[in-house]
Amino acid sequence: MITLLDYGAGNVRSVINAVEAIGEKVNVVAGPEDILSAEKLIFPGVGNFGSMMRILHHKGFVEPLKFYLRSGRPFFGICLGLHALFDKSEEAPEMDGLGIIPGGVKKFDIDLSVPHIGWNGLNIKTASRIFNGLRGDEKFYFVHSFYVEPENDNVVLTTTDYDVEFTSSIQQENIIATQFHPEKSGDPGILLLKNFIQPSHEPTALSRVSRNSRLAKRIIACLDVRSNDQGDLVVTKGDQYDVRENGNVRNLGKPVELAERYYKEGADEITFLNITGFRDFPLKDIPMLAVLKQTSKHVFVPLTIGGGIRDYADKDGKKYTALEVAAAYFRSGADKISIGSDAVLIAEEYIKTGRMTGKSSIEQISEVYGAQAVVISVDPKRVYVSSPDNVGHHVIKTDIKGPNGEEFCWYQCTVKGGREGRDIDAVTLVQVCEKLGAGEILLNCIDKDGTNSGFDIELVNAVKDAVTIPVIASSGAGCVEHFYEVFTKTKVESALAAGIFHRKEVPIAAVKAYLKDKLEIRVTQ
Ligand code: 1PR
Repeated sequence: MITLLDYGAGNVRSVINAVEAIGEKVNVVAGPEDILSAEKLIFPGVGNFGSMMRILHHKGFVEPLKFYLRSGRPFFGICLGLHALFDKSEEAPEMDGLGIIPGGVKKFDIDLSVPHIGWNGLNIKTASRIFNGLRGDEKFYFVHSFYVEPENDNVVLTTTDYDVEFTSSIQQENIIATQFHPEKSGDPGILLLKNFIQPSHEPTALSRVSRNSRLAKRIIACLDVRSNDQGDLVVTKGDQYDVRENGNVRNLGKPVELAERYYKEGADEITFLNITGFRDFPLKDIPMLAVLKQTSKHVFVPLTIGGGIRDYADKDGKKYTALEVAAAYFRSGADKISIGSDAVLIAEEYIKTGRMTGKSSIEQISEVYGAQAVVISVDPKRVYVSSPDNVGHHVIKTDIKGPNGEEFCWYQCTVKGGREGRDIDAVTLVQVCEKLGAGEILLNCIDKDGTNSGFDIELVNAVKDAVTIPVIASSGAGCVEHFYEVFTKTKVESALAAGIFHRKEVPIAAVKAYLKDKLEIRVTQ
């Protein structure tokens, strides 16, 4: 029996699903006694070091945890479950860690985007049976802004390179802990968890040991989801956000089935966008919760969910906070949430007052679940102007001339699925959202959506140059070359597509095969 320490972190359901996929039963800790009596303990953590340690103290878990860790029984920590083992963290200097492994937790201070989000490799420093059956060059999924610095190198199991070489997993006798998320790292991740749970005797040699690892460019499959006129939840796809064909909502398949197909085809992440999320369902009836629960049972790569994340009141006047909506999505298997319309309204308010209230959905969710869990979905469209003067927005000089030969344009943000244009531009929006605690930008483009004419490179560069957090290029992919173009003409970390995957015009495997020898890519087949 595996005992799982759930202190309220986001990714507990994903770990339970992974352990059950290995055929093991999971007992979730209800009280300190469950820690003391555990045979094998897994401690998954996502979010903020400070709020984690406060909750552990509040629940009376700190002393039983220390007792368990010193008892010699098997322990597996994930992400914050690794950080908790150390003395201190720069993320919350006022809080002590468990102090089991001497050393601290540092914030990345590098020229690359932070958080470090995506698939990166492991430089294996010490042989360990948890790697049995792996080749050694597999990639694992990371999502973090802080990393551990052990005082003694002898506990370092692996390192990973991301502008600096940092410790990505440790082992000290019965204690193993990883910075990356095995529960979200596909088959190699499941195998690593299996090796911890069902240990074989001796470590086996690895055929391909990496000396320095590299972060892979991410290929993301996006499922725009809404109910059709018959009330069925379908994957649809718009042409410049218009999802109707002959008056009917385009139906391109069932959300869970398509997500499982893309997982098998090698998608690095899967994003669900509930495109009518601005309609006010009672929280428990939000249709996407069931889709997430079913999908996360069989899909072991990161899941992002967007649509309708904001404070709202349902038709009976019952109020819900954005944090409650996000918590329901995390508890259903989401790793990241994406905020669209509400982010535009928050940024407008911030520009008006210049004050960070701490009350916005971005600040609230980022505080509890960590910046890396908050994605901002931007829905901009081009507005051409004859000159950059007196526009009051971030204007670019464009090679794609306007209808009257204009050489300048700005990108107007919209809300409610492109239905309403707002007086704010995309560059200003992303800068404000990063300041408020967002960890990643999903940069769509209404002009390019569904056109198969390639990504809007000028928009992508304008936004990527304006923020230090990772950016996902989205909208317009029509062929494998479009992915190569966006990854070579811009510095984005990820590229997302929908229509070409749904209509089986370009399989994910074809995109990866084309990029394989040109760029760092996670190869699964
Ligand atoms: O505003 O917080 O409730 O979130 C609503 C979410 O739903 C937003 O993230 C918004 O982007 C999305 N959305 C709303 N309406 C539509 C629509 O299509 N009518 N879809 C919509 C957005 C954009 C991409 C699409 C890419 C790739 N679709 O997600 O997948 O453009 O498409 P392609 O590869 O076929 O070109 P809130």
